[in-house]
Formats: sequence, C-alpha cells, structure tokens
Amino acid sequence: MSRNAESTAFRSALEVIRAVEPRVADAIGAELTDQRESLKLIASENYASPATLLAMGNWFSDKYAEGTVGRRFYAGCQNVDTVEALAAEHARELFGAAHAYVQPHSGIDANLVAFWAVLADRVESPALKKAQVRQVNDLSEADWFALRRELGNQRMLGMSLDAGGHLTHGFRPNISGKMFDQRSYGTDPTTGLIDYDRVAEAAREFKPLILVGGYSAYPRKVNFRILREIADSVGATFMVDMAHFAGLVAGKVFTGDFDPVPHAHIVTTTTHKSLRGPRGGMVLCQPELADQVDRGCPMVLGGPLPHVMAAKAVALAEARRPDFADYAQRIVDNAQALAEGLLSRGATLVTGGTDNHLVLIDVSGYGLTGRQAEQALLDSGIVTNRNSVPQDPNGAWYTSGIRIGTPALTTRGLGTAEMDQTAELIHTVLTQTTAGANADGTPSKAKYTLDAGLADKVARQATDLLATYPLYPGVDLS
Ligand code: DSN
Repeated sequence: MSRNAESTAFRSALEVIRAVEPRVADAIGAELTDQRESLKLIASENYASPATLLAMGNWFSDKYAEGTVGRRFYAGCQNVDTVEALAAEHARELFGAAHAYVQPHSGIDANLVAFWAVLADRVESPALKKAQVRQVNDLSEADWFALRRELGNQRMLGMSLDAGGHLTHGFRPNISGKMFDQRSYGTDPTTGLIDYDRVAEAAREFKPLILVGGYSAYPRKVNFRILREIADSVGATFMVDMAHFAGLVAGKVFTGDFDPVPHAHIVTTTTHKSLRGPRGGMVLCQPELADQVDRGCPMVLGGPLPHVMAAKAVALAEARRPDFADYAQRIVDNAQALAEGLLSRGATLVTGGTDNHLVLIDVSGYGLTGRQAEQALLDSGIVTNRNSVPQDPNGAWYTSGIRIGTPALTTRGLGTAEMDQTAELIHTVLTQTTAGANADGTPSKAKYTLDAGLADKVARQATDLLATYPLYPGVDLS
C-alpha cells in the first residue's frame, strides 16, 4: 500500500473537517505535530496504525446495534455483525480464548461487564435474573432492594493501587470499591514483588468471590498459575485485567504461567495500550461465562461503537501477524535497556528493574515528588506520568514516582541504543531539577526550578533522537 494513500486519506479528511470547523482540523493537525516531536513514554499509550485509525472515521459511527451478532434490537445490523464477528474471531484466535466480547468501550466498561457476569454466574439472585432478561424498567422498588441485598457485600480481592493495581480493582472512590466489600494485596516492602504466600493468606482470611490479577504500574511478570491455584483454594472466580500487557500476551512474550488466558476464568483488557489498537475494551472468558458476558448490554453498556469494533478487527488482525511477536519482544528489550540505563546512572527503580513494558522510577532519590518530576520532564519534551510507588508518602496526587513505558517508542522503531540515550535525558532533567518552596518557606510538592535553557536543550536532543524514527512516516499533511 502506498504511503501516498495514507497522506491522501488524512489530508482529505482534514479538508472535509476544515470546511465545517477549522479549529478542530487545526487541533488534529497540531496533535500529530506534538506527538511527532515528543518523546512519549506514557506506559499506557501507543500509536495505532493508519488502517486502525481510518477504520474508526466513518459511518459505522452512525449505527445503533444493541444486542449481539445475529440478535440485535435494531434492524439493519448486517455490516456491524460482520465487523463484530471478525473482531471476536481475531481475538479468540490471537489469545487462544474460548469466547471474546468486543463491545466494551473502555477498560472500566470491560471490568464492569466482567464483574456483573461473575455476580450473575455466582450469586443466586432472582432480581438480577429479572434485570438481565431486559426487564430493568419493570423492576419494582422491592426488586431493587432485593437486588442490592442479594448482590451486596460480595467480596473482591485485588492488587492495591499504590502497589500497582488499578482503580477499577476495588479502589474505594471507584464504583468497584462501592459494589464490593473489597480488600487488597500489596507487594513485599523489601523487594517490591508480589508475595504469593501473602496473597494466599489474604484469600484464606477474606474468602473473596473474585480474585483479581493484573496491574497498571507493576514492572514485573505475574504468575497467573499460582494466582489461579489460590483462587481455586478458596472457591473464588479468577479474573485478570491484562490491559497493560495484552500486547505482550498477544506477541507470546508472556507464555505459560505468565499468560493469563489459560489460567483465568475471565480476562479483560483495553485494546489501545501495548496491543496497539483503537481506544476500547474487550472481555475474554471461558465458555461457562460466555452467556453472562454477552449480556454486557443492557446491564452495563448501551449501544456498541461499531466504528471502534471495526478498528478492533483491523488491529487484532495486525497483531496476529508474525511481526507483532517481534514488536512485543522489542518492547520488553527496550524497557530493560531503559531500566539498565537509569540504574547505571544512579536512579532508584521499584523492584530494581523490569520484565515487562514499564519502569517505575522512585524520584524521591532526586529530592522530587512525582508531580515535580513529571512537569520538569514535560518542559524538556519528555511525556511521562507521575505514579504512586508502594507505601507512597505523597499520596496519589503528588506521588513519589514516574512511570515510563516503551510500547509507543518501540512502535516508532527506537531500539536499545536509543533507550540508553533516553535514560541519559531523563537522568539529566531529574538531577538538574530542584524542588521549590511555598510562599511561607515550607517545601512545595508541586513547585520546582529547572533552567529553561537546559530544558530546551534536552527537548532538542529528544527531537533529534526521534528524527530517525518518524511517526506515521506515510502521513504528510503539508
Ligand atoms: N489510564 C490507564 C493507565 O495509564 O494505566 C489505566 O486506566
């Protein structure tokens, strides 16, 4: 396929948009420039292919298609059926899953679908059954009280947010923390690693209905075979949220005990992180949960997004190609090179390194909070996000960590040599940034000082580093 086709497609699209609201066309163009010029190290971001992006920009967006393939609540869904069935088939084949549900709009949607599927499967609730046969509007007030009573206080055990778990795994401000009586497992304070004996102990004491594995800021592999054994020992359903590392599972970097799909009863994911697809979610499950999962609409979801399901089909087809396995391996090679580069320059990393796509720097060693470090790096053209570290004294807003990941830069083609240069740039910024003070002289967790000339110099070096690896090389908007 010619590069010219990509330029023509995106240029024409912008021309059409510009005729209606030029400021939107300008913002889309500016976003491409910004993404091209910055060193994107946000562990949960990537660059979807032009084919994936284009599959979303069309009239599939106009179609309602509540229901499932071949069983819709609207007429005229034959083409939506085609793309939804294709996306599900690619997902099943790619991950070796018995069943795939590709309608969730996001990771939280996917997790909510999974939670409700497990509740419906495991909890005897006549009121829920009524709700699920699409009589939600017919439920009386007494039915709703019964539903709350029957489902309430079910227990969930997931990884704590500050140890690297996700807010949808039972964090109190999230709906998951309100739906469930929740308890969390952390990591060993010395090694930073999951202590499976402690997880087993917590499971024995708490007896959860659902044991959740998976993370968004844990830089190591997780042994899903052991977690499944723990779940089985207490009669829990084992759910894994593989949103962050789905690309490493797809690319067969995580296999055996580290592949969640053969071990978990139900697996959720987003499609836009290391998997490199469109922004969206997905649920994979074992056959006995399939019917419940397919009731995601109307329990949790409204109409699916057919344009995004089309893009999921494209991206999943891409991930089934042999070169995706090479890409997935390079993500990990790059993360390890980045970790080595930082360690050799004196940085402190949570768990002392990585064996996945992300690295968590404890920036307290530089005398900074995560917020100060994040902003100083951004001033220098390096896009990261602040993140709690285990037992973080600065909480979830200021934090003591910076999370960095390699899926995006690996997509651009950067390799291990460039990761060492990236480590040098990060280290330079962090060593040259000084924590600021509040007006009353007390230490500030947000203010900082970084010489503007140095920040500009690093930003230029970052741009130079990226120059050899253009982003969307086939797209010329000029
Ligand atoms: N926001 C995602 C992340 O950055 O990890 C998770 O939801």
